[in-house]
Amino acid sequence: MSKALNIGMVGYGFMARAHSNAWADVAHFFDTGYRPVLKAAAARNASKLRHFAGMWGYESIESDWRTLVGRKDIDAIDICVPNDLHAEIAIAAAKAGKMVLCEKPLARSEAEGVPMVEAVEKARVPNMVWYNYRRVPAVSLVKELVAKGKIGRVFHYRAKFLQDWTISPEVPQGGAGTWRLDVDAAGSGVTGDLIAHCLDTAIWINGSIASLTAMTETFIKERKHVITGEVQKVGIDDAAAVLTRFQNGSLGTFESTRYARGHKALYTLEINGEHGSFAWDLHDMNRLQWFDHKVDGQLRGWSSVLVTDGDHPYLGKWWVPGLIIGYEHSFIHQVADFLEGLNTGRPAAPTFRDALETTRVCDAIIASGKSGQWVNL
Ligand code: SOE
Repeated sequence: MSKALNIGMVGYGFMARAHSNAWADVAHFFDTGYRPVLKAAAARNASKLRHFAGMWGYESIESDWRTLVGRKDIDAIDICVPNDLHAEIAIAAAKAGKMVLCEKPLARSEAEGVPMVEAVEKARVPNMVWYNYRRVPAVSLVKELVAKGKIGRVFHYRAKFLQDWTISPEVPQGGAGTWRLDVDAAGSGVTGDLIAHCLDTAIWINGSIASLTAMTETFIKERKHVITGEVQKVGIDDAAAVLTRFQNGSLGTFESTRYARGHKALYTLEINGEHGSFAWDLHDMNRLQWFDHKVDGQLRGWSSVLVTDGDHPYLGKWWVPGLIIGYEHSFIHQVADFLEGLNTGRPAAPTFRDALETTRVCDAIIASGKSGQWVNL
């Protein structure tokens, strides 16, 4: 018999849907001994919350997250609200003895993230930050193979995350749909929202970043604020390009923008090593491009591996070889790992402490973008 794990969701937006889907689906495919129950959801907007809770089958709703956190029948709090609310909710949840799962980035800054890490560690509650792209099987496979030394010494790590949804000056800042453009709510722009994903994967696969320099730009300087109704200065970075040195001696480049016309959410990464290279692209997420320098010269070239076999990461739990999976599965895998961590006592990564490193690097990008200087980490 599996054990019920009662989930308290804070939020009802896009991410709350992705996470709810993961909680609802995981026990059908991963036998972790736990059965997540969508117990309650909390948010201020009653009609939207009711609709969300009805769609996903949450048993009850709360208009205040504090009530949710205080409920005895909730085991884990899942935070899916704008970044400025992460710290307060996470700290209160940890103090109440709940497991805490927080949507990325952990916090708007390292300074804000430190007390969050302290709170979960002091309370000794399981904790995790949702960086889902690590759990795309092709990306997890890269991690496995690099760790095994398949490409030997790594020379280059290259990642991009490109979008185009904020090009119009008519897109406002602040409010439910556009809080990512409001620096007070988000902390930063593409750096915390998109490069953070690239950094999480990069640090996981290639180790810590030692130093960096960044160029950032805010193309649209003023936008109407949804809440105040006023035209206000834009404080976020619309685009960032970053050069890094990793502690292992390899060089990194990271680029992100919301002004790459034609690109909606294109996350790509490439790693070049002594014996080979890997390349991956979110829009063809089940494939891994692989160059093996050890192959005979005349037949040497890039090959495209369809990562759907039973011995590929996570795939043994899904369909049969050749049948592809999607974006939502990366969240299901993250939940599966979290539940497995409860079983083994080896916490699923990234924990709050792991994710603090990514937030520290984000801070350095913003600082370097302003100063034009290299920053040592
Ligand atoms: C922004 O548009 C966004 O939804 C990010 O917030 C997510 O983290 C990313 O995965 C997709 O893009």
